[in-house]
Amino acid sequence: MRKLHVVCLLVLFLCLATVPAGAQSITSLSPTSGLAGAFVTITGTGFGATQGSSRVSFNGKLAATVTPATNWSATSILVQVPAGATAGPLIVTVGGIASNAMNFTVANYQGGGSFLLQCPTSTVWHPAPATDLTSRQMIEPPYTGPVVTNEFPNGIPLTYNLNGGAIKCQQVSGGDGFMTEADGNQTYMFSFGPLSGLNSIQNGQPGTQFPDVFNQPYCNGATYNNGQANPYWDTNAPGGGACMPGTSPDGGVGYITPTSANPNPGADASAIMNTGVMNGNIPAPLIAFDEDDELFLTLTNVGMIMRPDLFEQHTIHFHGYPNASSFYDGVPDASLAINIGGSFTYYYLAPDAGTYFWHCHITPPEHLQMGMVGQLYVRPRQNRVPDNTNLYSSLAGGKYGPSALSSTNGQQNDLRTACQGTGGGSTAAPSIGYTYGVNGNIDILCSAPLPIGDMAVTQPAGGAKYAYNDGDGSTRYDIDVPLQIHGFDPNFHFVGMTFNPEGFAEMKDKYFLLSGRSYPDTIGIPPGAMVDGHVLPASWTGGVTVTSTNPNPDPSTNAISTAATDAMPRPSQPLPSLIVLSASGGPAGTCGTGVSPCGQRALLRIADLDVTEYQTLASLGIPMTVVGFNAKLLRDQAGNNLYIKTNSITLGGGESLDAILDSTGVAPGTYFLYTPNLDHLSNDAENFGGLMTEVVVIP
Ligand SMILES: [Cu+2]
Repeated sequence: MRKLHVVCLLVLFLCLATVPAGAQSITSLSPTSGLAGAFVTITGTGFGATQGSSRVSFNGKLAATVTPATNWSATSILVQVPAGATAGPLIVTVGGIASNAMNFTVANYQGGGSFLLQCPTSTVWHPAPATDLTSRQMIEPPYTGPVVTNEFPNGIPLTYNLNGGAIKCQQVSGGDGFMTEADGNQTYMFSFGPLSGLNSIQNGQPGTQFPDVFNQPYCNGATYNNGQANPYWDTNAPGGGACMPGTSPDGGVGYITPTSANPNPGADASAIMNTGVMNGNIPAPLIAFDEDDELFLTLTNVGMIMRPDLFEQHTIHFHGYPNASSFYDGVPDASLAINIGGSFTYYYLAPDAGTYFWHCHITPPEHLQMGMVGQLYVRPRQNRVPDNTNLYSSLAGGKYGPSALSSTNGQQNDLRTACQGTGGGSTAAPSIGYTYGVNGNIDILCSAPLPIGDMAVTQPAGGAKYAYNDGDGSTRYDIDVPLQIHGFDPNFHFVGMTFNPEGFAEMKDKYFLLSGRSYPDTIGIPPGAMVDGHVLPASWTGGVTVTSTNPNPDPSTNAISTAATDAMPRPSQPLPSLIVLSASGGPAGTCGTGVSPCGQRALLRIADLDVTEYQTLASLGIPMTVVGFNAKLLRDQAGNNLYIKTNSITLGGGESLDAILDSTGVAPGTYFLYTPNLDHLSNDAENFGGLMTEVVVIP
């Protein structure tokens, strides 16, 4: 014990003798700011010849010195910015005494240069986003008719009608990638890929997210798509690692969480490139949002790595969409286009429900043929009408039927959504329909005319989905089936990859695709997976066989993956088109008086983006009811439904159509949705391929 005291005293004496208290002084730092892990040289005097027990701290956080034996001297120290450090005083502590402080700034990331993400949590139109009280997640508020609201942006009074809705965000890359044809041929594409909502898209769902999901960094495993490490993966978490709190598998890939020290961090360009390069999807990422929403859709051009000779711009064009601003229309001649290394956020309102589609508008025959084509739909506000409320009233206002809405609320009482001619609003109840003004003028641009009368249809408890604001429940359905018809010319794609001139005049499609896949990949879903709310039996053998060397479709996400030239497989074709309907699973009382049970209905949201061919799709055994064409309800101005019952539809490139398959009274079994153009049932050969999928009706 005595010896120990002597040693302690000796050490203390030596320290005090060689380094006078507080004698050390920092004169400069180089650099004076940096990321965690960055090297910093501290210059000054009196640090001591060796480190010993001396320490360097960044705003109280201790830093590890770099090889102290050679990098610690009386006048210079080399350290690394510790993880988790924040901006503040850098101090060298020698012998327990602190030096003078020098300020050091810590940034999370340097920011994304010309890449950006844009997803506000509130706008003038949506100043207070609706939130579910239980989950604390943003939600779509109910539609209770137009409500006059006063706002004072920048102190300026603004009065407007509020129909509810929410803010939604999504980000996509423009670049290139590969996909797999049904015969195994891997095909090169110019293409869009997801930069947000990745997990939803890989599972065949829309990638459109509320801001509280989008505004989180992406993490869904230890690596990005190209194998690079994801910094939000914590390898030390129990169970072999986990994504850090505050991240999301559906978050924005380049999103950086702001800190007090770094309130405007910009975008993480490396995360965007690690994800977006070679990540092409066919179809392009699925977009779906609701009427009255504001959509912030960011396109980031990551370049086409297989074609470094090309400096291709890309744009986003919402085809057939009611878009007021040419800036956001994506037609390059009339507005702007996005260069490689740049981002642009398109802004859309959603005035009219319907099935649309989107594509790049740069050299359309080429970029469409090469794969830059996506699905898009807008859900009607009728979906958000409160339970037990009369649907007709939600259109016409409460004065024309029993309603929980007030006597004035309804789409007809909002000038933006009303269907009445130029003669002005009628105050008398019309005898039929309501699309005539007082002078008899017909509103030919009306997107959802009133039905011929109040059918006394109310919103069922628990809600329902409709294709359009029909007012009579006639477009109700249970299952969304986005179906994109497309065709690839393999020669065009091959010369597009191999630096050869493309023969536009000889373009001829030979691979035919239903939502980016050909039969039997269209029904390629693993056994036991969930489809349309039904669990597939373990004996399900649809599609290609999943083996250890051929994981297509991906056993957990249903997405077909294709190895690109860097040998990393990416989920390139996320949309299976297998339809599963229960012949007794529909809501009671929705299939006509005296009929029971009611079957489930699938809404086929069909878009044709084929560049060279007309396409026909036929349904064997289950009639199709066509309720909409080119994103318009099939109804005349007097309110008569003009729906078509048919077993086949034909579309040209650039057309879309809504058809309902009703399984009421259909015997359980497997039915086919296929093209009767028999040369479109093969992929450039006698074998597999073509436009065909299956409709499985279960009891
Ligand atoms: Cu393009």
